Amino acid sequence: MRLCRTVEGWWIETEAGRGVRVPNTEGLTTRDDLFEYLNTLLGNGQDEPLSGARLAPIEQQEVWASGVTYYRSRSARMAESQTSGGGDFYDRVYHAERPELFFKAAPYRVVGPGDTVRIRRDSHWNVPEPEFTLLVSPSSRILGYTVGNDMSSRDIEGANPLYLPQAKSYDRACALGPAILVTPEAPPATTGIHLRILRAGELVFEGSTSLAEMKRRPDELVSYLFRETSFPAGCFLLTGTGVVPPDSFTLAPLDQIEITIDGIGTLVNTVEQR
Ligand code: DO4
Ligand code: MG
Repeated sequence: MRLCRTVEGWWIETEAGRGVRVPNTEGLTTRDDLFEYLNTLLGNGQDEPLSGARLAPIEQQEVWASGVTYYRSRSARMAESQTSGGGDFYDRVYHAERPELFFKAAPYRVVGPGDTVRIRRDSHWNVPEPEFTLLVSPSSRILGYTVGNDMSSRDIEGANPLYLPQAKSYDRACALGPAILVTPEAPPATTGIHLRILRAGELVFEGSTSLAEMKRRPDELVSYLFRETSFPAGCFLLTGTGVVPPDSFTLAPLDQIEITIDGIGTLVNTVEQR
């Protein structure tokens, strides 16, 4: 079941463009019984046309991210950090028991479907990172799954690992949506994650991976994240990218970024004009 948000509130999508309204109670997306609660509403509700512009499906959650969870990410980071020493730490974290976890965004820095994402003005090498994203409750239960874009400035990240927060966290550096797949069963390993980038209507990059390529399990990432850290509003956790455009590629203003995760949906954003 897909839960989405518009300026009019929360909806359970029944088919394209239609949904059942969900009472606008604060903390909706933190309930451990979210699936059962929505099922009851769906059984008793009447669907109607979805109204209002789409928003990111987030309330007060912090957004965190995991990194180097795919072999492709490990190799790309090692290459991009050649000038700062080659980044053997990426290889080490790929093989280590403890994953890389970093703070990505407060909710007010997150944009929704159809909105613009930004590239930093002090960076010349930027990519989107298409990531399978978990909605996690305050009690660390995985409630659902959405599509995330972990916008990244590769030149800043590659110059020095201590610059990671600047490469990753800035205004409009994170997009979530278009909906949360609320389900008690994890999507299958065959689930595909697809990235397309269009420039003036022309396809300039296309790539895919699948959950089977991810080195870590979602529950393993969540368990590390919740070690010694509480999340009173729950959190979103991006689980890392397995699709990295070639080193010759950088995003440009007005590029359209389309990220599809099978069974969840397509998140479309445009890069803001500078
Ligand atoms: O260590 C740098 C960031 C890694 C990342 O964001 C990813 O692998 O998706
Ligand atoms: Mg990432």
